[in-house]
Amino acid sequence: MAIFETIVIAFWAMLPAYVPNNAAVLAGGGRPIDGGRTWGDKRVLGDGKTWRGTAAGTTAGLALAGLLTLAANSVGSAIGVDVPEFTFPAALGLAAGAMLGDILASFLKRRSGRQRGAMFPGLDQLDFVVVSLPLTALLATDWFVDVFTWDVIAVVVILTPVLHVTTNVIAYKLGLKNEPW
Ligand code: CTP
Ligand code: K
Ligand code: MG
Repeated sequence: MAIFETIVIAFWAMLPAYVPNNAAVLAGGGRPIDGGRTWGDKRVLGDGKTWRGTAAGTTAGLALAGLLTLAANSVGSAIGVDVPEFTFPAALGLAAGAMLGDILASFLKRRSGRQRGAMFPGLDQLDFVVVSLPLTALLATDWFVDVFTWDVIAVVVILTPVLHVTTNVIAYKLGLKNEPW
């Protein structure tokens, strides 16, 4: 596969996993998932992981997967790249997996003594990849094997931190996010 094609497919296939975190930032608030509970002297997840943010993020990812599926044929022929359609299990694995990865990362941050909003380089940028890809492979194995070839996975691992840093700096400058990570 040509490198341009690989990058386009990696970006396209990951969009339903990229959007949930940003949607959660916009929609977040209300009751925290851990209900304020602590484990030892630390919160389990913290106030930054809310039911509303998680539901909105997952919904946004699913909705985007639906839109991309509708657009796949026309976008594909316009740019000459065979971009994939999403099955429901694939969309769910990507969107819910991204939210779950972010939640697990917060769990690890609290366990390691980091306050809400603290930076955890590496984990902050790749948490959602680490969970969304295996979950998608589990829920939509045939689709996953088809779309996420090794070269696509390699591009995802390189592209994701770059996009993550960029969008978070923009969200921070726009005043949507408290920290630029
Ligand atoms: N958010 C949410 N629910 C989620 C994820 C995010 O409501 N499942 C919202 C919260 O308002 C959160 C903001 O999006 O503060 C930014 O997300 P993130 O950076 O992941 O959370 P932090 O507040 O930095 O908390 P943590 O240290 O636990 O990552
Ligand atoms: K995060
Ligand atoms: Mg944060």
